[in-house]
Amino acid sequence: MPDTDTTGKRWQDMTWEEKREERFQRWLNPANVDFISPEAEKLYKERVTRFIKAIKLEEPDRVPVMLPVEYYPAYYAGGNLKKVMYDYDELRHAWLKFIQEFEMDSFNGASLVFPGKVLDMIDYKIQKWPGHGLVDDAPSQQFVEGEYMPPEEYDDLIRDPADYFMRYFLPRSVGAFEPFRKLGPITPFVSIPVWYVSQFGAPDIQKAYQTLLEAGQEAMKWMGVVIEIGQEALNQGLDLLSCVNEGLTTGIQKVGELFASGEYFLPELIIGAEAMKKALAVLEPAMVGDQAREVVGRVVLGTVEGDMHEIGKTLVGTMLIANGFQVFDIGVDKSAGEFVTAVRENNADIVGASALLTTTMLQQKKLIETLKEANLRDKVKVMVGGAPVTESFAAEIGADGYAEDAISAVDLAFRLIDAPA
Ligand code: B1M
Repeated sequence: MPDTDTTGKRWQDMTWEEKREERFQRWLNPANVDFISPEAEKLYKERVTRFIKAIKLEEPDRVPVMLPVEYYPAYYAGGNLKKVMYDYDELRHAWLKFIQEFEMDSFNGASLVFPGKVLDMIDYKIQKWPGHGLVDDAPSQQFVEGEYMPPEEYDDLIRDPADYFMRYFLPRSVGAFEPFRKLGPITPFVSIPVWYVSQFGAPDIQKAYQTLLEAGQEAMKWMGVVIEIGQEALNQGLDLLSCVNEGLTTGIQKVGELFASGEYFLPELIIGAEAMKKALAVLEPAMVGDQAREVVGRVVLGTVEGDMHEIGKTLVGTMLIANGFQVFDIGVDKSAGEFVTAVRENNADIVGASALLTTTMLQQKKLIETLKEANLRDKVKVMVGGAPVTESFAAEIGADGYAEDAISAVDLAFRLIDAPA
């Protein structure tokens, strides 16, 4: 920290509360950040305020989100850990894509993706990694079991930790340091250092230093990219909907594809859906925003009989609420009769039916027939959607409209009730 605070008070004269407040202020107003837009700056301040409130044990607007993503951005971008460890352009691309497409309040940066080239150059021995003892798409590094510090050396470590690391531990665990074993200890040395310096004339010691110089240069290249990614994360603002559409939805669709091709089984499908539901539960309050406004229309929403898929339907409901509709979400596996009862009880303007299975799509048709039988068809507009449903199917069964996704569902709902969006 600098010597003085923003009000000119000296750091050493401040109480711990003042120091903490000063740190918060600097966090809120970071130096050297060129926000890409006023919106990004606003988002940044909102996020930092969220953390500050949590730290102060005050109530934030919502729980701050930190995603412990580890190496997932590499795979999300279509690559693998080896690619991002060895190719800094790939690392930059994957992490920036992740920052742009996921909504987080805080970002861990890319510094845990260690540079493969540097590790190769110094011959790091304690771990294996993809491209160095492990297959290319191994999801993580692997510890190499070994006794790197035998018990009889503990006293040496305690007596002189720097000497121990330089002459014992590093030569054992990093090939490039191997020749340092024969260096004399530096701690007892006094007076003119000629004898000590003469050790560095030995060819193997010189070679070791040459390797470290080159590895250091390579590490600087990597660090430049890591810093650039961190800076970009600071400069950027993210919007929630693109996080859901390009992030979560793309992810769950991939799960669906893997399930269809037989690579994933039901447990993976369930885990994927649970992850998406949990993520949506976090994002939803922020997407819904301020609800204290006039109701534009009333919508009864549900998933049809025989169908348990709820995520898309819930997302549609969230977006409708966010746009001023009052939504009566009746849940999943609802019969045509249950939809009709809800329409009547809630005097709905629109009834929305979601179907995700080709086998349950026909329940949407049944709903329309049941509404007719109940003499409600003229009083309520019918909107249908879900992955297998199409515009032509909607027209064929006599629905008033079809929407492909949650955003078009909102547009459609406004059109159906003849209200301006
Ligand atoms: Co199931 N499932 N599933 N599943 N599941 C699909 C739909 C499937 C395509 C996967 C596949 O094989 N590729 C396949 C259907 C094949 C078919 O019918 N042709 C399938 C199957 C076969 C099954 C089971 C039969 C599996 C089994 O048991 N052997 C079983 C059926 C259970 C049942 O319903 N009776 C089943 C079960 C499940 C889980 C329970 C494990 C889970 C759902 C968990 C839950 O919802 N709580 C699940 C999931 C997650 C999927 C996939 C992977 C993802 C669905 C999803 O949530 N998408 C799905 C594959 C896929 O769709 N690619 C699949 C994300 C969501 C945001 O998108 O739901 O499309 P979506 O909603 C979008 C739009 O469609 C639209 O807006 C939403 C937002 O953009 N929209 C509307 C949706 N409803 C709308 C309503 C509107 C307007 C727009 O107006 C009213």
